[in-house]
Amino acid sequence: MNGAREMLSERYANIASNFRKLFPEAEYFSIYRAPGRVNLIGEHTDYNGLPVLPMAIRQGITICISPRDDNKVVIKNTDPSFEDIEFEIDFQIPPYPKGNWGNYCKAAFQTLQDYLPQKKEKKLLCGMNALIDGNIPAGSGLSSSSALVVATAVVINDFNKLNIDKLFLAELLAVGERYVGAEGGGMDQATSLSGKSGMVLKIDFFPLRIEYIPFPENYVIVVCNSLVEAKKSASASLAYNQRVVECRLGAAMIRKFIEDKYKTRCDIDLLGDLKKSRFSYLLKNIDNTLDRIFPKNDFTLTELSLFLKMDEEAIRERYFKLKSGSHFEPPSSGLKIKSRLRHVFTEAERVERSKECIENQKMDEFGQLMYQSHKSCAEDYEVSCPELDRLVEIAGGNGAIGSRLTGAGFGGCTVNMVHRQKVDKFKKGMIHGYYKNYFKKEQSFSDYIFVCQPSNGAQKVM
Ligand code: NG1
Repeated sequence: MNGAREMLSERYANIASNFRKLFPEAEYFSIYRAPGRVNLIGEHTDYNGLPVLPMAIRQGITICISPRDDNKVVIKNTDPSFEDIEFEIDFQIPPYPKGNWGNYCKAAFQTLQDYLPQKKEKKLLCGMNALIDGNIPAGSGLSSSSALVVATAVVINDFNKLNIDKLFLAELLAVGERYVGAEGGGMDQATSLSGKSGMVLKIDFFPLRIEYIPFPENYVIVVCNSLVEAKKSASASLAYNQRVVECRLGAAMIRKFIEDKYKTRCDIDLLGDLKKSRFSYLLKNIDNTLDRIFPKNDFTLTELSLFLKMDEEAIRERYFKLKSGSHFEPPSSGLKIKSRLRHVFTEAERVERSKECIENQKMDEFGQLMYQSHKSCAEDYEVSCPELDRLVEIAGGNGAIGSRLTGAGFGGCTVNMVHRQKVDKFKKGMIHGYYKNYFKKEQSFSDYIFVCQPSNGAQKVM
């Protein structure tokens, strides 16, 4: 514990000294940190208004910052592969080309600039000079991007005296991060803002609610990086948005089914709304319900139009529009709606059961739910890849009581629940079974396989 603290203070001392060199004119500065997260279970449920079970981790984004008198933002990164960014704050801040890391900072500025009129303020936010230092591997599914958005937003909130509380800020940023292009849910921002040392978070959405569950003492979470980068800015973002659109359409089809069958109006916009509605009993036997509603799995736009009794243009306008302004283009083979819904509804149920298991120390049962979740992510939601499947398989043979992909998928990391006393053996087994195939020479694997601790959320540290 003390070792970890010392390492942190060393990081803060380093970033402070680099900041002084890069911005010698700054009279004073502050340091903030926002953590990444791992999600223990509840994948692709958040944007459907269904719960998740993540925890904030020690790895995160540190930002050293000094306010400016004008509206200019200058941000540098301690990692030279991220180019310096410079922009003027305006009422509409145009994004950089797709893939530029600066868009995550711009997303925070745009979100809070948009929020000012709610406070009856017409001014522009104040500018800043900042240096960013991150230690979450990009594309690992541990939410480095949201940690960057959150770190920037927390700084803006403080320096502009906006006094936005954490839960509301998380709600604003969940939508605000869509500026970057993926139609994400709210799990990452809420976890990075509200994480607590030693605690797993059970998060419910719309409205955002957080419960804290003590992490079981005898177990640890070991993260294994598949070494496959899941870049949200590229094809994974397309695949992610496709899942979001499939779920939106699935909810519309359930609504249509209920309205036609029971001759009553029903307000189901998100899949999670079914759980809150008087038709929630339909979730009891989900396979049967899905068989009744969906005559098949894949639907082309023409078939959707027939089912929903809406013309194709209206479907495009209502369901394919993305927050970034662009439109989702469906594949000609159609959208896979039924299997996506089976994943989402069964996953939400697994989250509820997992919470009870952790509270009652039924860890073996929780581990089984993790394995089931991975299978459902791989087969029904199709967000896994051969490398993640392999990691999960090897983990099972090396003593993990549970293992699954974490985050959006398409690469990134797995989370593994391992008994504290078996961690060394587990790591050795994973290195031998997986990493040795990628790295021929002897080396340390601590960047790819590591234990993570449930940590506090974003805060000012200096
Ligand atoms: P990551 O792994 O950080 O890309 C994404 C979404 C989450 C959630 C998960 C899947 C963003 C910022 N994050 O996480 O909201 O939907 O996928 O469970 O879009």
